[in-house]
Amino acid sequence: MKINTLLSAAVLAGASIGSSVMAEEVTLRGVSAFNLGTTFSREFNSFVEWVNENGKGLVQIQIVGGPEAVPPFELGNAVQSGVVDIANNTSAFYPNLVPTGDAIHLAENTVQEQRANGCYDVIDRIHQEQMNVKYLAHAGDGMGFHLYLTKPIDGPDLTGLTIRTTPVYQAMFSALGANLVRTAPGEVYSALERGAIDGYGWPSQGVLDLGWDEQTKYRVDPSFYNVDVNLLVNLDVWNGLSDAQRAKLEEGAAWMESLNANNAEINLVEYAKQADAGIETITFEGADAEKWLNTARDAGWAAVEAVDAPLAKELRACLTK
Ligand code: 173
Repeated sequence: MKINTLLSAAVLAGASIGSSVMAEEVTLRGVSAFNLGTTFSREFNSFVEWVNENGKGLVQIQIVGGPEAVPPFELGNAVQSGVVDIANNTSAFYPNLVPTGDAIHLAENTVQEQRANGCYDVIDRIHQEQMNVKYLAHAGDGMGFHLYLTKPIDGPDLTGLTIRTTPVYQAMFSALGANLVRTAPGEVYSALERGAIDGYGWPSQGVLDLGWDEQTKYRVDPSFYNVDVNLLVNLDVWNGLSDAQRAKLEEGAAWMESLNANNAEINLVEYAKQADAGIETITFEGADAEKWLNTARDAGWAAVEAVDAPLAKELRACLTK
């Protein structure tokens, strides 16, 4: 009797230890909103390499593709529904799902600071509640956005210009008088070539990736905002992982976020490449620079406030200095 009880206890203990030690390795299917091999898939790719190296036997990621696999403006829905397990995406491509996501690019602090002051938790919570995703990691800190043009301007007045936009630039450029056309990155080259647009909003990095330098004459400085490119994990998938699998992904996320510190240096390399490609710089100074940056900030926050004033207030308090 005693022996039997001991034996079965041992078997049960063994079985349960065995099952936790030998938990199945999980492979997540990932898609990027940006072409693989280009700037805004860079950190995602590094993250996947890190996980596949450090998560052996636990968790792996298979990159399924880029915008050719899932159109960029549909990727948010795909990770929400679980068609995709993990997405590399910017909040500007899923405003339908997280309408206050625009606040993320208005941040004046880093994701490390946001993790320390609780702002990361607020952004994660709204992603979980509104989009059914875990906001796992954030790339883009230290990189701003610019206006790029095919014709010169002599001040912060965009009246009469037709500019390619996403929600990032919408409030600012329309406050400065531009006509706006919203397109995915994949349509920018042909819109420039056809003369359908006089310019486009884009970060400091990546202009040469898809050959836009051939169609671009000017970059307007200074840059504004802070790029956000985020790793989002379907929440049902996230909740179905073991503690060890989640911890490994979070370790990789922190490692990926540490790469943001490289952006200041990469920006300078990119500006040099743009100059070599013949892109001239139009630099606003004094009152013009002030109007440019104040309009960016004020119109940007007004747009978030119009969506959800209390949440905008909460986010502004922890995203700005
Ligand atoms: O211009 C864009 O397509 C855009 O909004 C964006 C956001 C983050 C990184 C790159 C582009």
